[in-house]
Amino acid sequence: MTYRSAVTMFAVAVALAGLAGDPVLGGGNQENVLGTWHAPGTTLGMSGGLFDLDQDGRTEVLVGAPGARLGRAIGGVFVFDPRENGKLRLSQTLQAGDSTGFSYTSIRDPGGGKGGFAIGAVNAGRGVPLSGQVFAYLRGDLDQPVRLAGEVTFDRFGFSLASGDLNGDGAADLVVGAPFHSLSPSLYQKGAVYVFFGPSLDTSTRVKLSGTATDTIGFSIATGDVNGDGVDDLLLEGTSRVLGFYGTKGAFSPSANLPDLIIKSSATGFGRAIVVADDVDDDSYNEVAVGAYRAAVAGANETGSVFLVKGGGGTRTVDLNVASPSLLARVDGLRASQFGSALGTAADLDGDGRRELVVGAVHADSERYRSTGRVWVLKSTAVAGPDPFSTALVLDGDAPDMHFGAFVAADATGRQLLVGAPTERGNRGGFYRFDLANR
Ligand SMILES: [Ca+2]
Ligand SMILES: [Ca+2]
Ligand SMILES: [Ca+2]
Ligand SMILES: [Ca+2]
Repeated sequence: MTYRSAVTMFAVAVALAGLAGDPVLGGGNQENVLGTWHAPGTTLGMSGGLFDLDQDGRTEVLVGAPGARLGRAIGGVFVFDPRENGKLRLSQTLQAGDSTGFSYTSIRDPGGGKGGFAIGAVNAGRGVPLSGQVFAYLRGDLDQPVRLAGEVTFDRFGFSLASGDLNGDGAADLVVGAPFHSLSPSLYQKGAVYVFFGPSLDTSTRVKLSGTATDTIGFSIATGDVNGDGVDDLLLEGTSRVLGFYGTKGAFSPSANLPDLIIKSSATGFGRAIVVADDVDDDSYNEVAVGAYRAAVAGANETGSVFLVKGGGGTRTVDLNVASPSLLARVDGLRASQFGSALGTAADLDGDGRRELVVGAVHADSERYRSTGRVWVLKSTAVAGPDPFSTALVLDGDAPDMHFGAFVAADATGRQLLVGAPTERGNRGGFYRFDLANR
């Protein structure tokens, strides 16, 4: 659910900042705390999330910096502890090396079990160079993360991550994308997506979906219930379409050739960001929001659009290239803003009981800065209406060319929102934490 591209992944970074845009690190003595990793190219803010590591009721902030230089290693995930004064303090580094921190996902157990998070190290691979690895940190075993590995050199296992309960057993399952995996020479770099079932994430029971002649998969993954049976479903970016596989209680065994749901669109970049949104049209099915961050709008390339598609039961195909009754709304961004480069959800702010839709636009101009990046929190009561922006919260980057909104991640309550800006200040990178309830 985040914007990342293979082209920019090693070329980007920005400045550290905290609550409501106030810098929490950087400058003065605190530079010493940061050490050598906060140099140009660190790309802090490529990924991240909020997790209460020590269970004291206050979430730690975890931020990926895949370009950080830590001795001879490159990459890591940095953990910042909240302090009494509301500021953050760098407390530890997770898994230095191998471009760790390129991806991150929360793991939230619907059954109230362990929960945790997972981080991707796309360039890892002992013995299998660049195959990629993922480390899953689960409550109760945080000292001993589960290590999952890609199969083949250049797979980039861990490029994308998501979590949901796809077999309905109350334990969150972990989904890992490897977009450069080749099942066979004829399916060269068509990608793969792997599902590891919780709570063990045992590799012997994992399910593998492989890209097909029609669809390259593994760049983008989302989960959530879209067919109304109460079990999370799996949504993948394919080629000019999104593929949906309905979760099933007991055993989840999808086949890439037989998706339950297909959403087609020729909009450029369609599917690189996907999120399951709450039911806004009151038909009891959740909706699917799909970003097409490079879509041309009114002749302007790279403007970007978000398509809000009705959920529903049964096997179905939605074709957005023609007028479709399943399309609730198409929300277009500002000119050349790459609107829809990241998607997420946040707490209900307008009181209708439905979460709001969070949309990143990494190339948006603000009133002060060119191409700084913007994040919109679109209210559920307005997102499918005539002017979704009229009641939206707007969060702006505070420097030019920082890719503010490269990722967006809310905490479990949805009230805190973390936003990455990995190209801030010469690709040093940065992140911002917002308390949405106070805005
Ligand atoms: Ca499960
Ligand atoms: Ca479902
Ligand atoms: Ca609905
Ligand atoms: Ca709402």
